[in-house]
Amino acid sequence: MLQDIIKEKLEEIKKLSASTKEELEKIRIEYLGKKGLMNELFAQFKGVPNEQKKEAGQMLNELKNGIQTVIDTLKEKIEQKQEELREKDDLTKPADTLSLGSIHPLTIVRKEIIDIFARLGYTVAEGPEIEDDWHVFSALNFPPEHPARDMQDTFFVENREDGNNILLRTHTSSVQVRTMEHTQPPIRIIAPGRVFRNEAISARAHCIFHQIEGLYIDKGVSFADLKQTLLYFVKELFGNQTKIRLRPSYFPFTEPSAEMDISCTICGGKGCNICKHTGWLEILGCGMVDPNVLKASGIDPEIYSGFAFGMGVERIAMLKYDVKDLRQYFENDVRFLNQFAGAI
Ligand code: 2NM
Repeated sequence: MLQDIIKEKLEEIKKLSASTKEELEKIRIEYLGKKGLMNELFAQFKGVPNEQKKEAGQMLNELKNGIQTVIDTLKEKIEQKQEELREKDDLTKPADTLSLGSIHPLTIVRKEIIDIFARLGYTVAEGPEIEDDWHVFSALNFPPEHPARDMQDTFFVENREDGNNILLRTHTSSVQVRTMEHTQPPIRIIAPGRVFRNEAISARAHCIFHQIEGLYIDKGVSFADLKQTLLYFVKELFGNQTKIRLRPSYFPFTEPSAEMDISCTICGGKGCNICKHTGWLEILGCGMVDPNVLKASGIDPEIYSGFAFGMGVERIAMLKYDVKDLRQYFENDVRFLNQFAGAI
């Protein structure tokens, strides 16, 4: 009976599969071609008794539509697969974009400072972040009761019986001491690195920050050499119009000591909010290395003299990039970091 054949074929078409257009075309011809199944069944339909014609006719239509649907679905699948292959092999397609990130502002400023001093013959020196009391305090002429040696200011790692406690360095001067211990002058080094102080975190202070210190020791090094070196440095970093001013100060490791201001990078010295209407911005401390410090590291202060200076990288980057809150350096918020993309 025609209806039985149709039922069988309705099941058969559900299992059809084709992975190429050629295979699919064969299926189409087999079912819908001139000499195909449908035409043959339509021919048989003529012989179906009248009372069965309605049912058989409906079933025939169902089969015809079913075949068409199967063919359409298979065609779509084949085309999709071909498109995927084509995309994979398309050498003219633009490459996937690579997200490169950006250089951290502290890294940019550190590099600029190192490059400037490199032009004056300074080389970079590095040393451990975990230090001992001798290299951070004693060799640098800190008296035994100096407040910086207090728990309040310094992170201690280990207390030693001989008093040479292990601690996190509070400045990179310890690197200069180590260099002086194993090198005879002339010495021209800068020491960049992380330093640690036990301070409450705020917009202006952090317990971890970055310092760059410099040291120049030779025969006959004078305060005039210090002043001209620093003037060259700030003109290179902030522009040729920048002026400097030295104010007397105090550090245990230098004598005399000074604090250096630069003319305000925003208003040029006229007075604005950034310089608090003084026209000046403090950027570093400096001085002539105390003879006691030279002696402690094995350098004869009767023969040699030298100058040293130190600055905070965060502070300089704040002035250069108008960063208002120091905590932004450490939060790694990409909206902050992205602003420095392409800066070097
Ligand atoms: C500063 C200010 C003044 C300094 C001194 C030394 C050493 F080791 F030679 F004695 N290194 N750095 C120094 C001097 C650091 O930072 C504000």
